Amino acid sequence: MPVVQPKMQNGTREKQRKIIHCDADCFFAAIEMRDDPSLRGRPMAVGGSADRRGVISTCNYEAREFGVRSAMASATALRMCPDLIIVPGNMEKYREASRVIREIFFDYTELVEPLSLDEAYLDVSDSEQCQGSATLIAEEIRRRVFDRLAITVSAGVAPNKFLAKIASDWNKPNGLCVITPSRVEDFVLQLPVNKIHGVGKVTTEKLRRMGIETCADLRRFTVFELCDRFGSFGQRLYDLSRGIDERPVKPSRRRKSLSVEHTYASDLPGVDQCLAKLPELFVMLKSRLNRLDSDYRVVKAFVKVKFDDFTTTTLERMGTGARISDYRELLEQAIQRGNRPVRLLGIGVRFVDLRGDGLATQLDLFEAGKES
Ligand code: TTP
Ligand code: MG
Repeated sequence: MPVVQPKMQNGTREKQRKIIHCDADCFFAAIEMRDDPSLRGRPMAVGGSADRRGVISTCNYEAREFGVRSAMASATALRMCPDLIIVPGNMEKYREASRVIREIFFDYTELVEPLSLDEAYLDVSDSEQCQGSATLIAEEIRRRVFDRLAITVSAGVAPNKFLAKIASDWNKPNGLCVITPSRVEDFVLQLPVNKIHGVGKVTTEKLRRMGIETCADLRRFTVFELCDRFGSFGQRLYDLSRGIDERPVKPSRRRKSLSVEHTYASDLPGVDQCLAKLPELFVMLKSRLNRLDSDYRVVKAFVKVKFDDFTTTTLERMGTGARISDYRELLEQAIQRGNRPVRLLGIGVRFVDLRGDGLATQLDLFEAGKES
């Protein structure tokens, strides 16, 4: 079936977008299982203790089989699953893991919209990595998160946020689901209405009474009929049941730094060989800097050198732009510190963000909540 791009008002065809939604699997629980192998393979949860009227933050998939869920009272969870191990949470650890995951996202696009500590949308429509394939990018992100943090992330790839989010849940845990433009129609037609964000128990029941169980059923109703019964949500139901969702990915966290690095296939024996690699790194850094908006101001340049014995040194300079002469001098000094063959070279910049960074510090699962 030919893919018809939606027509914009000025008559041009809108470019098909590529959106990835990433969501770590039982995030807090996965971190605790990683750090304490005795918790693996048995039902466990992160939460407050039952005798202090605690609640479950999340639980692993073994516990989910017993019906244990997030936000459930720990006492209830223990009734459902008497062997449930409940461990206290450690927000510092989760925040750190979240930061690492986001840095990985930023290697593919500036358009990253975090929804919570473990969940984000990425717009990779213009990304050049992985030959521009969103599917390959999603796979690479999943692999890199696992390599760095030993936890699994599920991902959904689709032409919009609505479908990408549903897709990331489709093959959870540790799954990938890709809804290509040509699959959108079939996918949406069979989609149960309760998979639509915002359709909870009450709306599902109301729709069921109207004979609506899937998006195919929803499509029998005009936008007027739906608005009549569901108010402004009617328009949204009308669009989503057709797989239409134009919401842009809104980056809400700003970068503090940007860097490029390379691990060389064979070690670089000395300063001269390292400096010979600098122009190539510099071009990469510049090209990524050029893609940032103008509200970023470079305040520091830094270099990173990893030697053949895996020791690492970094060196930075204040009050500079990102000039190649700065990097040359910094690299020379850094390499002399170790005075041995070099495995990896990195160069980067740190920013002040003229727009301020209020959002980033505010963004916390419990404050920001989930997207509605
Ligand atoms: P979610 O991504 O909703 O859940 P999850 O990662 O635990 O499980 P899934 O595999 O289904 O994605 O939330 C991420 C983390 O946020 C979760 O690990 C714990 C925390 N959280 C709470 O503390 N309370 C809650 O009610 C929810 C939903 C999550
Ligand atoms: Mg999750």
